[in-house]
Amino acid sequence: MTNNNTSSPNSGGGLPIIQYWVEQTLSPQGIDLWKTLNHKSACLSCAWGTGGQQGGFVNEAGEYLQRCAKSVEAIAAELQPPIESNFFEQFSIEELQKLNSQQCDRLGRLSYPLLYQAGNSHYQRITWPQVYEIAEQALKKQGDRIASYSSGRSSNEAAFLLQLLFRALDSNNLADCSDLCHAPSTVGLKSVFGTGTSIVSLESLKHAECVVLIGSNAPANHPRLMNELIKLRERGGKIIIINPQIEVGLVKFASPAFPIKSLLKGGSDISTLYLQPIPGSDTALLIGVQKSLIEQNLVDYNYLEKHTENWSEIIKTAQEIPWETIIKTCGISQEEIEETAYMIGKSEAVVFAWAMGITQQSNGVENVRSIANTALMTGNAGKLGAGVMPIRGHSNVQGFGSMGVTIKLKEEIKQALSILLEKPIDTSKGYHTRALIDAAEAGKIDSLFCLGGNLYAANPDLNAAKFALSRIETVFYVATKPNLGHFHGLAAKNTLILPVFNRFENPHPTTTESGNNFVRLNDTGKSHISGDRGELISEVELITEIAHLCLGEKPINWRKLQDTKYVRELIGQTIPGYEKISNLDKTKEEFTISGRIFTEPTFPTPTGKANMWVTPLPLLSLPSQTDLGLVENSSGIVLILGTGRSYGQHNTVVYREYDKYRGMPHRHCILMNRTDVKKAGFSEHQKVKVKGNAGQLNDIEIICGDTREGTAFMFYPEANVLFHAQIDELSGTPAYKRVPICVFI
Ligand SMILES: Nc1nc2c(c(=O)[nH]1)N[C@H]1C(S)=C(S)[C@@H](COP(=O)(O)OP(=O)(O)OC[C@H]3O[C@@H](n4cnc5c(=O)[nH]c(N)nc54)[C@H](O)[C@@H]3O)O[C@H]1N2
Ligand SMILES: Nc1nc2c(c(=O)[nH]1)N[C@H]1C(S)=C(S)[C@@H](COP(=O)(O)OP(=O)(O)OC[C@H]3O[C@@H](n4cnc5c(=O)[nH]c(N)nc54)[C@H](O)[C@@H]3O)O[C@H]1N2
Ligand code: SF4
Ligand SMILES: [Mo]
Repeated sequence: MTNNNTSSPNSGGGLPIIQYWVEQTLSPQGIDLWKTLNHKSACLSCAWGTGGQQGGFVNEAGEYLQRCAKSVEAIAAELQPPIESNFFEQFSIEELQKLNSQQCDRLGRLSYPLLYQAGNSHYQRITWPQVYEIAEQALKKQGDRIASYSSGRSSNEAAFLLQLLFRALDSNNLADCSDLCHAPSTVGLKSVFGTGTSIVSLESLKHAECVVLIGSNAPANHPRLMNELIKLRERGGKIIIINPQIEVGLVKFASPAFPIKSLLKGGSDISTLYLQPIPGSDTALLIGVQKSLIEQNLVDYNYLEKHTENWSEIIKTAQEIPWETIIKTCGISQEEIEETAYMIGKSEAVVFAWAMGITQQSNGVENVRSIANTALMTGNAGKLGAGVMPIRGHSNVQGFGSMGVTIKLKEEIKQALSILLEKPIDTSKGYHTRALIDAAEAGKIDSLFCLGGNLYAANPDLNAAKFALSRIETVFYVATKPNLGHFHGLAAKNTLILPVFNRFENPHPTTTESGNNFVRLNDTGKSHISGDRGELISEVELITEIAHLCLGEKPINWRKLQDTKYVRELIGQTIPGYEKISNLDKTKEEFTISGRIFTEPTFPTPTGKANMWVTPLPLLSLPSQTDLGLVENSSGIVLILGTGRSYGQHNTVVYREYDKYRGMPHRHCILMNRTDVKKAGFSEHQKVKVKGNAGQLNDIEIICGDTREGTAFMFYPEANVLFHAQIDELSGTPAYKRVPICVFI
């Protein structure tokens, strides 16, 4: 492994991060920023989870210095001044559509409700009573013609109320950003273990001897997880990385929690072994690991016999698939696969962790199952220091799933909610995110309520997403700051932007759930946008007011639920594992959800055993230039593009243009392998065209980096204009990580 990019650093974390902290905390907003960092609420940014009742800098293990620069960045953006009250009178929708993601976010905080009526030139300010009038008309429709989309920044309380409102309106159309993200983990894990979330706690992770980290760029996206990896290496443990791209922070990471190592040694070592497979081939690689475990006699047959179903089929499949097929499919040598199997098989306790490289594939669920199979074959599920651990994205995305914001509602929750609503709940039909886009395009949706997020820019094929949204009569965007979707995702008739408080500003306490199944309590707060500076309300108030108007007071007194204590009581009564939330206001005791973490190998399946599934080998092929609509061009090259994020963006919201770790100076770059650049007759920094099956981008600068030959990397959301994605049939998640493109001049 070499780092052939001279402009990028030799470790992740480190100085750029510290520099950012200093810039932000010494800025004019610095004092407010410090105050907010110390506010007793969970970090806004990722689902690793930091902050809460023990103070802003503490994790659930009580360890200090647990906030990363991403957290500061998210807070700084929320502390921006309100957008001036005459701003939207001055700038037309045409002008607003010229803004890029960063410019949208930098406009400031949304401070009053806005309405854009089709055919007009401007968004106009409206009052809250006008909003409610439009909302009542728009949502009092046939249940299958209304829908919601949500993103995991809001609270459990808002999420619970959102799904309750839609179920009360006879709609199961609860699309959520997790459909574009970890849905394959939820579906895959449920099918194996009977539970859809991580079975490993932070405490348990601290006892691991080996971590296999697959398709995750944790140094950029879950920085505090890196502290655990550093500590693992320090106690002599091993880390196996599986990723087609060398992410520098996965090789060496300089964490502010380890200042001596960071400054004197330039960071701590992370990877013991780094495998760079062909994108989309992880199932093949993992079957290879399973085959080698069998051959090296490292399978725990006693465990399989006692604690799993169908294991002999998995063994048989791995034995039957020839090594040549495995090696050809994943592009990793037999020796490296054997070394991987040996490290896993010889470790006492192994945690398998993964993120988008695994889930955003046309076989995402199969990928998750093949990870589970590997863990089970080595007895690494249901014991301290071992297990399967999806690394979740948004700070409360997992809470949304727990609260029932899903089209696949758990039977127990369904029963409990039907008692609460005094009517049967129909979950036989419902649109997840991709199905919602298709239904909208087909004219089947009248009204869409978006609780946060950016449905337009998060989807593949931006033009198709825009068209789909334009077929919906009324779209509500509930948000804290403007984003691309507010200006491009316009409805056929009315588009509304509704400004709300964020997590640390709410006038009532709220809760959130981390990817490690830990529930944090967020104290009440104050917004800097109050009085005549703006008309923000809480998401809870907004949803309950709409519910009150549409549904009246029976069987649910919605306005009473504006005191979130009562919402927590309902959550405690209806959501399995959340019993402790009912007393949270009194006890202030944050808790791990019961029934989620497993240190004994008995699982919540009908038999108590884990179900193993045969995972078919992925059939990977590449189109030709002509398939992509180009004439065969000697200076063109077909590559597999992986789209993803830099540390300087949060999903569709860009905070900084450059990515120092990958040496990408701006957003309009393509990271390519040096050999491919040469093969195609290009040179580094040359401007090229990139074409996918849905669109083309011009003037894209080539940057040479450490990505596997035949692969390339670009930033989303910009790259979403290029392609319709393949969709994983079992979860509905788009294959954002395996996009065929042609690069040409
Ligand atoms: N700074 C920052 N933090 C974030 C976010 C953000 O946008 N910015 N977003 C949040 C959200 S919602 C999420 S879901 C997470 C996302 O966190 P991650 O999943 O870590 O992020 P990605 O950039 O999507 O991609 C992860 C890695 O997958 C690798 N990969 C691509 N294809 C393959 C493959 O076929 N196999 C394997 N094994 N690996 C592959 C890529 O090289 C990349 O390193 O981060 C959360 N945290
Ligand atoms: N090509 C490609 N596309 C992808 C991905 C990829 O890797 N590649 N990743 C996918 C993934 S993993 C995800 S999760 C999705 C993300 O999709 P989304 O979750 O839909 O998008 P975000 O950019 O996270 O949404 C940000 C917006 O949320 C709003 N917001 C922030 N805080 C709050 C709050 O407290 N309340 C409310 N109501 N609103 C708030 C702000 O207005 C902000 O602009 O994108 C997906 N799209
Ligand atoms: S790792 Fe995630 S939760 Fe922890 S401080 Fe950083 S962004 Fe926040
Ligand atoms: Mo995500």
